Amino acid sequence: MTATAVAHPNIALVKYWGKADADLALPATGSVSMGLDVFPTTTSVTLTDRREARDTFTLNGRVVDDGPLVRVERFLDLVRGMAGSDARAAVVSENTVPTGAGLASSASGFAALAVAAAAAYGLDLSERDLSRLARRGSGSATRSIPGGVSVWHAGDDAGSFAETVPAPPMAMVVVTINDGPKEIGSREAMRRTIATSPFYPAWVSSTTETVGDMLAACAAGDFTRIGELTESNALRMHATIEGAFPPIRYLTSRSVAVFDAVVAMRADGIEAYATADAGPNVVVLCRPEDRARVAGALDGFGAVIESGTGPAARLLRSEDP
Ligand code: 2P0
Repeated sequence: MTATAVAHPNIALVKYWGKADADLALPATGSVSMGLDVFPTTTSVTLTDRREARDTFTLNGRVVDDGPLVRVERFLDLVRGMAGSDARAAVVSENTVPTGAGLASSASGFAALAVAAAAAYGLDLSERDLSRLARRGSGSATRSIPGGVSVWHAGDDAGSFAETVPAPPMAMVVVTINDGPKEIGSREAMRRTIATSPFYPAWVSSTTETVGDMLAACAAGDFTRIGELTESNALRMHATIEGAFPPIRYLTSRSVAVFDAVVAMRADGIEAYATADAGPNVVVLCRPEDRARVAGALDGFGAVIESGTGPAARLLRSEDP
């Protein structure tokens, strides 16, 4: 049995930063994101002989035999548990995010793997249950199952899933900045933030409020409010992370220069708002009709990539040869 699925990355408008339960991958707060329509990950899962000792994982044509394989195997163990199967699998994944583009590939990666693995193991899961499953691979993958703008609910295992919410048309421009120091992975950085940043409790309470405000702004089609909340929430997340000890600083002087350029763009009448994840790259939210102008204005800061709002993860084919 082989099943193949495709999923896209997403960029949070209200960020996920911190877990309430690491084993179940439950977030401390809800979050809201926009799915991209660029950089799909396509993943095939083929069931192999149950006597095989291990699963295999091939990423962009290279056999992976270290950490990422262990993460894929743990994820497949969950799927096997749900399906009552002990069959091993060969996972083959093509990830089109350019190296160094700074878009987390774990979101599209585990969303595509969840859809393909569920189908290969014969599970017929709803979008909600696929999203809950993807969550166990990587938190942000929860939001790459539904299309468009989606909210990932905080809650218990049954209640922590993502779903599409109504929102106005929006676009993003990704500005890739390559001068960052070696990054600390978000898992470790989240743990350190929770353990040592005195700002973390305020992050949790303010973000919980911002999720509600963001959903209201999306439902009202209020792009200006969506943008203001997006930029504010990103800066609050970075302030909270910088408050950890030893400090973690993802934004570089060039990242800050892009934030400044976005403020200047607004003064010139182009409505654009900046956000940034666990790295130096900046993503700029704008109206679809402004994306080319925004991309042109930011060209000097690094490679720019434009994106519209993306589709849901989906099964491409499922065959029993
Ligand atoms: C987000 N990030 O909401 C936030 C903002 C980065 C900054 O989700 O440990 O790879 O697998 O749940 O999803 C990156 O963290 O972390 C992330 P795990 P993940 O997009």
